[in-house]
Amino acid sequence: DDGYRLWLKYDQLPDAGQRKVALRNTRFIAVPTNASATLQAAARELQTGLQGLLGQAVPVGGEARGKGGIVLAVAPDPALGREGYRVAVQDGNIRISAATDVGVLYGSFALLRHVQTGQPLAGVSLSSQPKIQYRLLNHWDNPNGTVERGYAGSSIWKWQELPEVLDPRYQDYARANASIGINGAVLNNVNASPRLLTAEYLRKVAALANVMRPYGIRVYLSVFWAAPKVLGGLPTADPLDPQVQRWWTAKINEIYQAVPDFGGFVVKANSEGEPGPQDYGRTHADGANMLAEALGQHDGIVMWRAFVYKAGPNGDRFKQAYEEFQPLDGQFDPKVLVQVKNGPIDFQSREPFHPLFGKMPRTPLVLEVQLTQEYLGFATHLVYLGPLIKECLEADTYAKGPGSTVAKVVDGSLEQHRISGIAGVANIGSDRNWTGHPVGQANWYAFGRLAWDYTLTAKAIAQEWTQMTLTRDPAAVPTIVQLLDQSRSIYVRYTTPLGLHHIMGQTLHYGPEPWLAKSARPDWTAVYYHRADAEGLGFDRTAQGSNALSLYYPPVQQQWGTMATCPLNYLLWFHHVPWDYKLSTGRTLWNELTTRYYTGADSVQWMQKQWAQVQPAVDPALHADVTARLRVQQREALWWRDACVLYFQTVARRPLPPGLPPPTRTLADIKEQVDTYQLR
Ligand code: BDP
Repeated sequence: DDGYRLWLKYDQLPDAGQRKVALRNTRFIAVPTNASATLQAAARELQTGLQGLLGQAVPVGGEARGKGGIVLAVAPDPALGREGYRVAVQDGNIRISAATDVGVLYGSFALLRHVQTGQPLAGVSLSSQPKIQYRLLNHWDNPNGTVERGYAGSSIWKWQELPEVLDPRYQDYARANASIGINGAVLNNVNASPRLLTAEYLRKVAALANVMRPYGIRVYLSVFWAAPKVLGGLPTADPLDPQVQRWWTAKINEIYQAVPDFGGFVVKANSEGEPGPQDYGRTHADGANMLAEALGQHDGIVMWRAFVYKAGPNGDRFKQAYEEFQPLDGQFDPKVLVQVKNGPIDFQSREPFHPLFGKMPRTPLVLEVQLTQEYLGFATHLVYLGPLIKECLEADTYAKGPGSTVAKVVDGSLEQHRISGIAGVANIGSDRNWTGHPVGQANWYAFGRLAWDYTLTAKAIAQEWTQMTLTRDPAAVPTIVQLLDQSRSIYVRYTTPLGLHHIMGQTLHYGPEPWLAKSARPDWTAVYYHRADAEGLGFDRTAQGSNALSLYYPPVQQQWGTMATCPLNYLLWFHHVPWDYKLSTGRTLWNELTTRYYTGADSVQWMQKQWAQVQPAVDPALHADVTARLRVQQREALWWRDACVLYFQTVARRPLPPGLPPPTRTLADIKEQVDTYQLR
């Protein structure tokens, strides 16, 4: 199994009895004769899927031929919204109905998932509708084929060959996304090339949009703010300049000519050196609103990213986005959403939720999570991100009292917003199995499922994915699910326990470099974040320190505000804790920290054992691949452990707690290894 089929494998159900019953309920697939491309795609998927699962061809026809078949029906149903579906037995047939064609497609995938995960067809009854409206993948793909922070080969978009050559992978990409309810793809990197906006590239974009349209996926572009200068020859990109406004209006009309259902834009402006409206003394709102206005009557949106930071030597990067964006609440055009990363720094293995959630009530906020594992071991370490995404969605902002979760901010329900969105930075590349690490597929899958329905548990999603992708073996499934479910907290333990953050290798964001003290900016170093000194460890963000805690609502401040009440997972995010401070575990900070590094690294051995156990139940090539990657993970967990324990020991000057064997190498050995990574 080369992993190409993802979770849409449709391998035959092992239980003959189950197949027989299912076949009695799937005698035909009825779809109207003049059906749209979307309904045809639904019927085709059901046909392929059921034939694979049940081992027998199922005919597709225009009308129901009696009973015992599947009927696709578009019918108004206010309870389901635009994209919701219902699957129910009616007049002896399984009826998949929705208010729109794409709803029927989603219902068809839901039925296939039902069969694929071994559930009975008799009396089937499913119904669901998405909680969040815009469910997008953000590709950080460049026109030259590279992918920013991509670890699964090069870009899947072969710009050179488009629009003539349509790689079959594009359609399979669309199928996979539709199967989990993703309805938009931002095709290019947020550090955007202006090239995508040229007439030549818009033809290529249109070709991709044509492939994705039947699957309910709209395409979006990241835009380079200074495009009017670079492409239009204008002297300025000032959003308040009428020439600039005219340029964007014309460009947007040109885009919609090529792609009538174009979704809109993502903008990274005045961030990490990208140009933006502040270059002209304007605000983020000025910039976003100008684009929104230029969209005019077109049905598109602007997702303006809040990932900005300029903190000086004494500032706190944690606060920067909040300080720039919070005061703009209420100033944005209704077509604008502000896109906020899950945490205040940058996709660390664990972050407290971003303080902007709940603090911009008049602005719809898109939650941005990162599926590509930039800070979580690339495509080498096995880290299932379901729990990370859930942790953020379930976090309580207390904006309107208890229960004001990030999820309710994001789905718009807390403030009754008309539009809502969530974005996952894609981990997909040209690798045959799409994501490099076979388990990376689970992160793509979990993102889509949670974007559709964040009340699903990370474990339930892991189980679905495992059954559809890896094995149906009843003993192996729970073993794998447990492995996936624990993997993220294990990664946190051997890399950044107790709320440490941003102590990774500087250039690649890979491996440990906690001693890093010099960089182009202080907030790119490690010492800026961990602040280790003779007294203790951690970033004091209380009122005595940077006071970033004050950005949260009072109940959050109270909980995180003292060393005694702050959950250990966030402790060093908010406190400079003395080395000998006694934690709730009964250990001192130093002893707890080192113990976690050791148990974290040991847990990778546990992961290896779990995986070894399921060997008979999993495809041999795939099993061997994950086994080999786990070996690297084991070696690198020790690398992290030794680097951090030895380095922090130079500052803490305390012995390891009894029972922990000291590393057999020196800090100098490890630094040399890290330096190797910096060589060209
Ligand atoms: C950081 C990445 C950088 C991205 C940036 C962003 O290191 O490559 O361009 O985020 O999100 O995580 O804009």
